[in-house]
Amino acid sequence: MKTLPPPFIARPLLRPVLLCSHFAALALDSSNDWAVAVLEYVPASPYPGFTNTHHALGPAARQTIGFVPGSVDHVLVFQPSVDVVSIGHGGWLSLLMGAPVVNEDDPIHPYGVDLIVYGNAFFTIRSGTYTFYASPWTYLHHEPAEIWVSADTTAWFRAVGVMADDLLPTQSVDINGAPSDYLRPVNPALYTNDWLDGTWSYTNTVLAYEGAGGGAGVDLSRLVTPEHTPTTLTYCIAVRLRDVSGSGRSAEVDAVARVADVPEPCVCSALAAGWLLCARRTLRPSLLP
Ligand SMILES: [Ca+2]
Ligand SMILES: [Ca+2]
Repeated sequence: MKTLPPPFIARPLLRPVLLCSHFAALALDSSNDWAVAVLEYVPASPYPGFTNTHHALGPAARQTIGFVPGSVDHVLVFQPSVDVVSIGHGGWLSLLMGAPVVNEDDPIHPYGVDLIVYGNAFFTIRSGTYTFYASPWTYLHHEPAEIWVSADTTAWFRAVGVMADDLLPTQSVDINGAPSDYLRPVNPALYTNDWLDGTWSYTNTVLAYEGAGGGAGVDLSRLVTPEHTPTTLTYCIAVRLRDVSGSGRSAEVDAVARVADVPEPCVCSALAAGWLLCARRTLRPSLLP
């Protein structure tokens, strides 16, 4: 019996190994935390001037048009991003993520949230009062769109209990002015908060975000089929935003992020111990006793 040459034996084993290595590399590359390609753009009367789909790719914006004419300022909960693409009433936009978005539970993904959709919803205050940081919110300007996800770009499943371009408005800096963490979700309990009860304004809103950047958080364990049957995905590679506002207004999309894994304490400890060991070995000859 003839023995197969090595390439015919190695190839079936090599391919999964290479694929695993490829996805492992993707998973570790932070540049793949965002949507990277447009699969489909079917606008329906989109807002004029906002039809460049590249505005939905890459990181969510941190700068926008300020209130002072001609100025540029941070994206704030009352000062929305203009780096967006408009879907239009009844339209949709499908995006390919830079790497698979894996379904994890808390604490690896806080609150079990696996991906975040950023739009340009924003809070408003009473017209004519320009004390933005102290005035209570009087209105949430939002244009909700359904969020659908797919593991293969063929079968799509809708996220339950959350809409894109809705709660929560994007906040690019934390309460101290440092960049907020766009890869960390806010507490989903804030989606059902009564933001217009007169007690909420800039400071306590940003404090409630706890350093996260807002947006609409999706847990891949909370999905339904097109027939409304509950289901889950272990991962997804694509996200579709479907405008169903019913108001004649158009949902806008700024970006879609995968949530960053939170290292488990034991992993942190092991990494820290490893780093200290390396440091001691490196420094011992001259600096350590
Ligand atoms: Ca999850
Ligand atoms: Ca954008």
